[in-house]
Amino acid sequence: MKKTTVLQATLLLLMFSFFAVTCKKDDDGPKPTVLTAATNVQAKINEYKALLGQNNGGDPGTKGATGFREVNWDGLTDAESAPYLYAPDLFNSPTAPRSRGIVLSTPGTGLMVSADSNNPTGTPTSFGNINPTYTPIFPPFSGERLFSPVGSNIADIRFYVPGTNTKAVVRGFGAVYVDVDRLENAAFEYFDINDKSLGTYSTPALNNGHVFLGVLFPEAVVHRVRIEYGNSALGPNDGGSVDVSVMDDFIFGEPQEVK
Ligand SMILES: [Ca+2]
Ligand SMILES: [Ca+2]
Ligand SMILES: [Ca+2]
Repeated sequence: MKKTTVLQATLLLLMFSFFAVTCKKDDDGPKPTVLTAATNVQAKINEYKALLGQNNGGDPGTKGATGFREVNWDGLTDAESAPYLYAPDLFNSPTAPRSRGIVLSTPGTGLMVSADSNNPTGTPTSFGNINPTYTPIFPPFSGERLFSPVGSNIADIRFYVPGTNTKAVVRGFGAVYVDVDRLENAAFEYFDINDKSLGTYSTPALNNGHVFLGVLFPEAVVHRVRIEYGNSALGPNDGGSVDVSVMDDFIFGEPQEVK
């Protein structure tokens, strides 16, 4: 009898602890606005941009608390694109127009922006240089060039005051994914300046098509975003248990110094 009472008390305590932890999690940190689209992607991007404010372009230095910057990869030269690797700080140049405040990294072998259809090395578009079956399944959203890590399906984006090494925070980050086949396979995880997770958000899925995920926090709190692309590095054919995926346009809040 006594044993049963102790067991009941323990269960009650466990239930209370679980409830308390759940509540704490719910109250923990600012609630973001989450925008997703698998159709009318452009309309959702426009909505996301409108929430952020004006386009702040590619000048060095922060422009304050409002606005956004964007990268569509299409302005890169042939020498900056496949089959060559992408320079991780290309869009944190100290001079306009490439002062956008992002530095990328990957646990893989490098980062790559895909070739356009007119290049001196005859490199196929849409990462057809890595696997010829990719060109038809990765239709670009904006101009022809797309982005992907190589040798890994993970990329990290860190924000800086544009053109400098000063760490910055943004209100949010959104991007277009291409050929996400499974809901569970593509996600963004947001981190604050102390590298504490602010939550993980999944993209919608659309075979051979474009989807969008944008997350917007009430204040600038995001210093890093970890992106998982599909469930495999580029290389194998898409299909069966393999889901390869790439990205096009990035849109993010104005990078500003941590207060
Ligand atoms: Ca593009
Ligand atoms: Ca597919
Ligand atoms: Ca895929």
